[in-house]
Amino acid sequence: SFHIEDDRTGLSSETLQRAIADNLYYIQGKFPEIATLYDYYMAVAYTVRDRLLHRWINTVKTYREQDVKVVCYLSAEYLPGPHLENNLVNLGIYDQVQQAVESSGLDLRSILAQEEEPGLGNGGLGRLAACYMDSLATLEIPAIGYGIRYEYGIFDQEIREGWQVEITDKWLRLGNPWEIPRPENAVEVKFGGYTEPYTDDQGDYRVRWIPHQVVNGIPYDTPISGYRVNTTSTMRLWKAEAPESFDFQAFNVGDYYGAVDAKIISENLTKVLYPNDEPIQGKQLRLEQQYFFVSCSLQNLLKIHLLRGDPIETFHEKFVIQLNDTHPAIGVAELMRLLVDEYLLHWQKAWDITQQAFAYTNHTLLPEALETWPLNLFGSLLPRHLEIIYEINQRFLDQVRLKYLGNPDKLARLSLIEEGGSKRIRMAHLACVGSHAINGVAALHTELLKEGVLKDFYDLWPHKFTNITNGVTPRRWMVLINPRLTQLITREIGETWITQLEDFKRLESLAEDPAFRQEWRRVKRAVKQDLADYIQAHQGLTLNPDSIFDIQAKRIHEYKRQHLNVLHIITLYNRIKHNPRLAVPPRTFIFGGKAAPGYQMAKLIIKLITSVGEVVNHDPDICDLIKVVFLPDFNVTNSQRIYPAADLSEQISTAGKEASGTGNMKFSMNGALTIGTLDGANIEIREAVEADNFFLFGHTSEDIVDLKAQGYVPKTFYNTNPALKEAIDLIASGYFSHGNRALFQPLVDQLLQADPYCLLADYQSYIDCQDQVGQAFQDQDTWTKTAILNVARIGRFSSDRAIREYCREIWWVNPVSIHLEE
Ligand code: 26V
Repeated sequence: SFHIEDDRTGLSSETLQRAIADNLYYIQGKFPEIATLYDYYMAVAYTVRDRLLHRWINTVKTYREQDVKVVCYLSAEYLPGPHLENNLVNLGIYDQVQQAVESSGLDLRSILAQEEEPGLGNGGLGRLAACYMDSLATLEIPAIGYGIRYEYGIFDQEIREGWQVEITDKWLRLGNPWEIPRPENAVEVKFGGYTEPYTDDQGDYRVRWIPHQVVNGIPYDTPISGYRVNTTSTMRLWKAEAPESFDFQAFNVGDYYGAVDAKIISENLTKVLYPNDEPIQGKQLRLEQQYFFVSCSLQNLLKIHLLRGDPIETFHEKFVIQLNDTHPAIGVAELMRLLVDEYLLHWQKAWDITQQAFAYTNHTLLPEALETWPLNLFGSLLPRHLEIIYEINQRFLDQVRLKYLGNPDKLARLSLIEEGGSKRIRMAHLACVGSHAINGVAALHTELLKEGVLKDFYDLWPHKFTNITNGVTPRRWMVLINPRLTQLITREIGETWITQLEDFKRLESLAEDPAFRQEWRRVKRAVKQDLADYIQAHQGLTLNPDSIFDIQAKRIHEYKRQHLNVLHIITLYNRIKHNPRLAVPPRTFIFGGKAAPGYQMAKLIIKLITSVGEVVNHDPDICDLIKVVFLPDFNVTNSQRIYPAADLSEQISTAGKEASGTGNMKFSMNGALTIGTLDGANIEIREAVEADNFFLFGHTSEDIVDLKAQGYVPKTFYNTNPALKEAIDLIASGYFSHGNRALFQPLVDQLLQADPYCLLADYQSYIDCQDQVGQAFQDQDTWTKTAILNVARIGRFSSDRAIREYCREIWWVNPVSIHLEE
């Protein structure tokens, strides 16, 4: 029989070409002669979205009709990266769309390059949320990701005269074809005001909250496709708007300009993403953002639950809510408020539901990153929640008191309220008390949580604690970014690894095959050439693709120790200056990463990297043996060129500081070897790939604790290590700053006087290890063998494995397959 494809669902290149032309005309209002490349991007995006909508609607419909349990991921940040190419990969229509586009005389790569990525996160935590959304859909787990639709995401970074300059991220400027606003599902969120007790019709004591202000939350939905399955999940992001009623009558009678002011204030709520700056403590707008999106999301969940015809009492059987760090932890108090004040449940019943619904993931041990809110601020913004938190705390401490008779210190340490000076609410404590499960993001991190910041909770409830080591999606981080390696691997072991990454094990025996190694090397060389071409075009720097591509790409932070990497560069530089005939393998040091705008030391580290680059790159004595490149604007899009091109991945944080790291996994997956400390997931990566295939250096987290306990004096290392002294002195001398000794003085002083991240203590071990790297790279055949073994053994670090563990151990949810109605 003869089948005619529908223009909105058909997948043949002919149908796609027709659909693209149709969308160009009817959505962009353009015809080919006047269409810009961006118009074509929009036309292709809408064409792909049409194919997704079919699956999306069926997914939502299935979940609504069936009695399925749904995972609700609450995250203040998402970094999904550009959607178009990912959807082409997941739908399996890359080739067809490419053909359709080429038949119209266009080039798919340049169309893909038009997309502005949603930078709705700072780094690891937001990107993890995006990897998990991909795995949830691919594993066919019913899920909704809730978050904030920031109008301005993480700033764009430019480098001017070696310094970081922040540019506003106007990602919505040209429209966003991936989102669908749903104003009909708007919800109201209250702020401020006061509470008052009343007696209801049954004669029961109740409390009502009379707010000072109401803000509307408008949901914007983005489809998240799974890989070659029909399941298409929803990422629902909330935008704040002033309610209509706000304009005149109720609040600002006759005061037109006052009303417009109030409108602006409401809409400021979701204006901008906060960077991981120095303490966000006390930033009222940040707390407003958190409460806003959490309240919107929980109200939405309760509505969905009741619409399915289920009684309120079974909420926790149908939904599980994952708190991505403490940013949404206010949800514990908000769900209690909704259940007790609005749905009139008894406290104990509401508390059982709440505890069974929530689970909490901790993502950092850094004390300055633990969220606490001044009680006054909290109480003036959320008066009812403050009362609820007092009640939770009182009942909790009553229980604790029975267990720890006469131990007031214990009670003070566990309390949700930090006393002394000014009182503060401890959000991590609220999250722990309100959840049935608490997890860290790598084995070491979970152990440190249990013996450190959350020790008292671990002693109380050991059964609540689990480790779930992070993972990354092989769809974006391999298939999409590294088609060459994907093709080579798939030719040898088939394509099952794309959804079962442990199948990479089949590559192990190929590490012994010289022909395969040669092909592997050819692929790596081509990918490095791609990055070199990009850097040539954008920065006018010529790189040697046969040099070691030694890459550190991540947020700039002292604990991540980009400046330790710089000390190695300067050490190599000094060696060559002293001995111009020294045989050193050529190296290209590549850095990428943003510094928080208020974090002066991180900004100075960027200036140090670019300044050292200026000197080293142009010194004729160096004979191009060392190049230093700072790639501006490290984001998901730009990172996709970086991971595949690395020979060496720098994972050199002070042991005990990096909760997990996920870049470490992306580099390894793409065939880089790692130089790293025993920190975060590095430890587990090293175990998986085996010690011989990992360049280990530095003190352990226990060593670091001991070192500091004994009174760490960085100067001792400086005074007794001539190469270290020479490197630091060179920075201090103004050698890299046109004679300006003042420029890097804060950085030098910090290292010599305090060195809180123990660079000096790890310096020699790092240099020795880097010398081994240089040696090893000379033997290309062995290096390649090691790289293949790294890839073969990295399977465990797929986000699919991580999500399976969350499903089994924390969420108790099962897959649901989606069938398409014809
Ligand atoms: C927050 C702050 C706030 C104040 C000062 C400095 C600072 C530094 C870091 C942070 C991080 C907050 C949470 C976070 O993004 N953690 C990251 O989560 C990743 C996913 O689990 C994990 O791989 C990273 O190791 C961890 O840093």
